[in-house]
Amino acid sequence: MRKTIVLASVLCVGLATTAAVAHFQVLIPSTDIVGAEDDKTVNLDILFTHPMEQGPVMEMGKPRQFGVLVGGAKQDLMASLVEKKLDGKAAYTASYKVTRPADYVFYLEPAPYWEPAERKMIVHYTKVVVDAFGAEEGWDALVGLPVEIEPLVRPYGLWTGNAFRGIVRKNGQPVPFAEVEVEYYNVGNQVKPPADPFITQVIKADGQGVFTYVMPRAGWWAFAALVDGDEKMKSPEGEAVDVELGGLIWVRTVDMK
Ligand SMILES: [Cu+2]
Repeated sequence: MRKTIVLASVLCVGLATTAAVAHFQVLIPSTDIVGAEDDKTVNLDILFTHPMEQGPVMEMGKPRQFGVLVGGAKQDLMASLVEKKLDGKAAYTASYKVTRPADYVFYLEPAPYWEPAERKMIVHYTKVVVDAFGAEEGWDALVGLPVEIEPLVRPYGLWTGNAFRGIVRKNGQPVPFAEVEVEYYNVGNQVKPPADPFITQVIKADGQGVFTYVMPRAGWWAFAALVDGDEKMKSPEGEAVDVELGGLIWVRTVDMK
């Protein structure tokens, strides 16, 4: 057991020392669209990992915030978090029953994660939108996270090959030329990246903080806007270190058939 954990953390640091350093907070629901005839329960998978490589999984501390924004009101869902182990690391699941037509914006503030290879703390504020019963309203509502992507494209009901666009906001303000990392949730490692730069796509927002990316495959995609935190944080080693703040959104594409 202990051996596995040590090996996994070594692996993670190993990856981090290459150019492809891309941890992503995962927040993936069992569906992004709940129809009238569908099961009303949405199950969410919450883990911290490398989506394209499907590992290693990194330890999550207890999240600081987990909730859902519906019709302009926030609901605290911390009590619904269930911890589980994935490859020996703490991850979470949660279930939520949708009750009325609305867009449900699920959001998560994970505990700060210490990345020794980069000597910084990482906090990835993450959200995902689930549409219930054809409401199709509220998907662009902002949660008010310190770093957040405002979708300019309705973030569900997307075809493979659609473009996703969004505004990177920090404390509500657009971030010109913000860096956005994009990864595909590569279930079963079906996609074999031919070289490291294919693992994480790196794009930049324009002068208004707006970015665009065309998604070439069906499945879940993560957009991670990365900015520097204004204040330092204390690392587990007790020193004041830089903070990477991420604003993530997950969206799903489906093939035209
Ligand atoms: Cu990692």
